Amino acid sequence: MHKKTLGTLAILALAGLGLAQNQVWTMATPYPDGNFHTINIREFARDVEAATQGRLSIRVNSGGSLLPHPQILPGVRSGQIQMGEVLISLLSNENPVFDLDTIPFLVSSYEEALRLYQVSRGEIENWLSRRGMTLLFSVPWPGQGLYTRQPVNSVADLRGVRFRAYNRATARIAELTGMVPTQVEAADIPQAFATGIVAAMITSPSTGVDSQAWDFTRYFYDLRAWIPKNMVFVSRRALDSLSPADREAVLAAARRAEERGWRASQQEAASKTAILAQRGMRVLQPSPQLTADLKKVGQTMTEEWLRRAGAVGVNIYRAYLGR
Ligand code: PCA
Repeated sequence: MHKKTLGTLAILALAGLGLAQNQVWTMATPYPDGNFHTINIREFARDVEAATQGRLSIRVNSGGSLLPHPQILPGVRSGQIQMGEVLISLLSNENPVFDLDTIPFLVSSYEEALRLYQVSRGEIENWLSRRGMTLLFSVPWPGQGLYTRQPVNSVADLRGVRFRAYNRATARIAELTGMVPTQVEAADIPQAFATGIVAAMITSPSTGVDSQAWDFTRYFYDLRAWIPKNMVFVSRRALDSLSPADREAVLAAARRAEERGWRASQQEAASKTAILAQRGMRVLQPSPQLTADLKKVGQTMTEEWLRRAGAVGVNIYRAYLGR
């Protein structure tokens, strides 16, 4: 009897410290299972589970199945779920810094994309932190290219085309080139093309393959016009409820996931472009005229961005340029 009471007390004490219970975090991403971001996140989840010896597991809900993209960050913020992934630039109305990685031709390589990330990471972290969330890691998509049904030699060929946008910047590109933008989530691309809501898009080879772009477009122009990033973040309350050792294990796994993700993204750029070609798409370099036209759009958008960026944004932009 005495022994049993002691045992019960010990269990209660452990439970009180939060040590006896295993935790499960619910995580939501808008992107599908086969996508390299999701594969990387699942590996992060396995890594965390192993490192915490099962004290923390993460349930990944892909493809917008749990929450639609715009609801993921509010869901983590309110504590409805513990962890989420979003396209950073989806939040560009909240903070101009979230827009920087979708300005055409501001960065033209992964090296530059990494530099842009390094100078803007602090502001992204602060923004999340002020809302009770912690940045875990951020991984870029491969460079963005143009998918069309007809050949395109200059921006004039795009006039009047119905264009799939995925954030503020892509909608603005459409406006500046005389196209007609409609916001469509990645998961809804095939349907939007099938029903004629859109007839062209700019996105990565990865999303092109995810959505089987060869079913509804014929040309892929490998613009590499910008390198947008996703971010994976967690509710600070959830993170703080872990023991210090487990919290450090999560953050260490996040650092590994970030490195892995940047490598995977660069491999994707080549391997998924090859799949587009294998599936019969014409994979082409943009004509000098098309590039020049889009660079002009990029200049206009940079000027517009600087006007609404505020001091913090302008400083980040200057730090990126190195002045
Ligand atoms: N894929 C996502 C965002 C950028 C990308 O390459 C999309 O098209 O929605």
